[in-house]
Amino acid sequence: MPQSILEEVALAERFIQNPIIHTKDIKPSTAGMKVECVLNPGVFMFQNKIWLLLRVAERPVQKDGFITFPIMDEHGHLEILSFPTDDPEIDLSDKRMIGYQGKTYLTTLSHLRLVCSDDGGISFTEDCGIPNQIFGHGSLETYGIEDCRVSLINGVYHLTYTQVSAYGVGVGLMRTKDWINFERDGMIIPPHNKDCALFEENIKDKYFCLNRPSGVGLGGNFIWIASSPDMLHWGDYKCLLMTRPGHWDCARIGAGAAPIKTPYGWLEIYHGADFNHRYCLGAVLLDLHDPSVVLARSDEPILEPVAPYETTGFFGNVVFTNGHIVDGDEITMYYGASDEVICAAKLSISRILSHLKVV
Ligand code: MAN
Repeated sequence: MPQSILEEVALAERFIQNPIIHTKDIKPSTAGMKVECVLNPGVFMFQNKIWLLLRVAERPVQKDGFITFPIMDEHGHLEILSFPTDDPEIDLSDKRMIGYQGKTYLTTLSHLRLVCSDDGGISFTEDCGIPNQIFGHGSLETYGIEDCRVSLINGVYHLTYTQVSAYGVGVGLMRTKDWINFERDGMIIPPHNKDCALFEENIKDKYFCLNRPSGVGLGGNFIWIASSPDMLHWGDYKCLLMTRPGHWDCARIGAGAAPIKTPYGWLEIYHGADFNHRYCLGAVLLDLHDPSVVLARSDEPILEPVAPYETTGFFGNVVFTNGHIVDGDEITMYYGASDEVICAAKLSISRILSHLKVV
């Protein structure tokens, strides 16, 4: 067994109930739609319960010879597109995307869905007594909203999520106190950017966030940090963490949930993929007073896709997290596996810290 897997077994203890949410557990949002993927949940405590804000990815049942998928218009009406799969101009090499006549589409349309738990975060229900579906709005979200991070700042839940449209992929912000009334702030970081994790505390009177622009040609898929006076206007961008040639995180990296404050620094669990689209999780420690300074980073992943539900599914060999609950030294981390199901694992902050290598 490779050393990295031995280490990983010691660091992350998967729930024996994994996967804890399957696609069949989630109702389609509209008649005629099929839930293909339930993945990458934001996580938070509300009314003394653990809640997940799932990403639900849907499309119509597929017919032989065609790839059929929904998009929305800017008023929220669904439109179904269908292309013949034998068209010489179609590119279906990545199951998540469609390339056709010079344009890119997604094979599924994602929205966000609330579920809550009555048993401390092992099983979840859609029956939580409040409307639980959040859809994209307007022209910047016509291909869906994805991978929402939930950060609690001054008693307000801040939702940073990926907005997808023909205009590109950017970061949107919504805020709520009660999960019934939402303020939509629109796009706070323009394309191409995603994986935005807000710090839950101000540092020297400024808000901070991790984010992931994508360089075209020069640069790459690196994690950046930015600060803001009001969470709407971001500046002072710095490149924080780069991909590492030859490593498990050589192709792209992106932040997970809100950084965890420890006495030694801000601990961030991030995802890293290689050129075969194998997604693992690692961790990085940032200076408490100046989070643009990296103190330590994992050499080996803290979680790798090795369980059958992590290696096989809609998009196999993927573990991806953007949500957790922290209780003392214990992290309960929720994650999407194979872009199809939701799983959870327990990790210890002190054990992650001792596995990091000083940079
Ligand atoms: C991208 C995003 C994620 C997804 C991974 C793996 O990073 O689209 O939502 O989980 O790819 O497919």
